[in-house]
Amino acid sequence: MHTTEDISIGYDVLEANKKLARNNRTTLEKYGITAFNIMGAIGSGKTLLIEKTIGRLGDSYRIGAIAGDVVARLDASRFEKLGIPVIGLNTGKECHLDAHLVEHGLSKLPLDKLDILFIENVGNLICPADFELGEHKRIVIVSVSEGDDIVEKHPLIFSTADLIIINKIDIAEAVNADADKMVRDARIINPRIDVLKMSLKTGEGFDKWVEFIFMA
Ligand SMILES: Nc1nc2c(ncn2[C@@H]2O[C@H](COP(=O)(O)OP(=O)(O)OP(=O)(O)O)[C@@H](O)[C@H]2O)c(=O)[nH]1
Ligand SMILES: [Mg+2]
Repeated sequence: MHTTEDISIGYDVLEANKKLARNNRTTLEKYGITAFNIMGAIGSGKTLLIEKTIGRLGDSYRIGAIAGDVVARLDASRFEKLGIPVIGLNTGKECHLDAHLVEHGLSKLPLDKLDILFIENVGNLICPADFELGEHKRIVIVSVSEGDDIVEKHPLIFSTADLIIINKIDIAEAVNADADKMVRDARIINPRIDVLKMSLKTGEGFDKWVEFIFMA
């Protein structure tokens, strides 16, 4: 059972996080870096989205990454292979990155050599919603293989997004999912923003994501 005390501790933690997030934002802006917080379900395509974006924009922009994982540095090493500066952050038991961890990541990155920073958050649709990191844009990516009710089951995180991506539409039929229903659910939760249907496998929808980056 929650007590008033629990709730006020939670509030203090979020307020302290917000302050650190504002500091991170100031640091990023000092260096002219645009930062994207990539949130989403486990296995929805966060790392592949960033890898493909590095493939598309890596010759024109200086891209860096922060990869949040509970343990190990598997995603960080995927980005490293593409020759960009990467910091892997392990959250241990925590199911989200927070502004303090990102501050640490920023202190280790060559900020004067970056134009764009991708922050891959820990895969889930609950905890990352509350924690701002200092990012300029918040992206939530889910895929049809999580079930076409995944959006309506997690309204909070979708309501905080600047862009929602419904990925893996190439396998929608095989997993019996209605991608258009997911788009409709996302638009009901967050009518102000774009919802993109995407397949990172076939490339469908990817140009619109690149346009979003240019507009950010
Ligand atoms: N068919 C299909 N597979 C995809 C697509 N996008 C990603 N995948 C596959 O889905 C799997 C997970 O992709 P990742 O990019 O590692 O997913 P992630 O969200 O980073 O996963 P975590 O970091 O573990 O939460 C990989 O096997 C990808 O190849 C897609 O559009 N279509
Ligand atoms: Mg990943």
